[in-house]
Amino acid sequence: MIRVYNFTSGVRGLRVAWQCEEMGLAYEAKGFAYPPPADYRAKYPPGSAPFLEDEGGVAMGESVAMMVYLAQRYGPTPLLPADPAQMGRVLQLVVASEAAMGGLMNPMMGTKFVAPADQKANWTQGFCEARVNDALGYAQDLLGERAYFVGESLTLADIAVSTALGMWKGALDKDIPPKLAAHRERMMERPAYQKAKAAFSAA
Ligand SMILES: N[C@@H](CCC(=O)N[C@@H](CS)C(=O)NCC(=O)O)C(=O)O
Repeated sequence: MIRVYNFTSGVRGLRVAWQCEEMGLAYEAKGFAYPPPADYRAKYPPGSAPFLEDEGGVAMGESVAMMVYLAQRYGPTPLLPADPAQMGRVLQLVVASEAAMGGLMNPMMGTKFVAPADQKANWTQGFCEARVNDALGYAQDLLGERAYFVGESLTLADIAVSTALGMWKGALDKDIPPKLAAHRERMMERPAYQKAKAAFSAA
């Protein structure tokens, strides 16, 4: 059985649960409040969330790696197209959702919520914000006027990027470029997204 551990309001675990819902995979949502309890740290010493366990000794702590793992193990799935150009674009955006977006938002969130008052306007904050804006601008250009980032249906790219925007707007209160904002609204209306969100709230 797939088990997804996540903060009850955590965005990155939602990527994985949402994907399970879209693929019709059974999973157990294990939600907990921040800070993570000791038994979670025993499983995953860095203490960040999400964390995934699956049959066969699978234990992983990076959300976008979990997405590719699930698509590979339980696919084939249209969420990760086989066409090389489409697959390449999906993987580019999935990795970018952490490497060029979420990963740069973490220091911004730390600065906003934890840093001492005299360090809230530091140089790194502006650097991260500018780089995320570059990545969002590029993602918006790739989306253009289409409903999905790649092809004519949902892929991992839509799930990964739209959830990163949850941190950008929800935690950091930053503006989302308009076409990405409209895409995110459409994504949040999907029944699979709603079910995944409810799974952690109820956990
Ligand atoms: N690159 C990791 C980032 C994980 C991460 O930073 N998760 C956040 C919650 S969404 C977290 O655990 N923050 C609290 C902490 O690091 O102590 C991933 O994509 O899973």
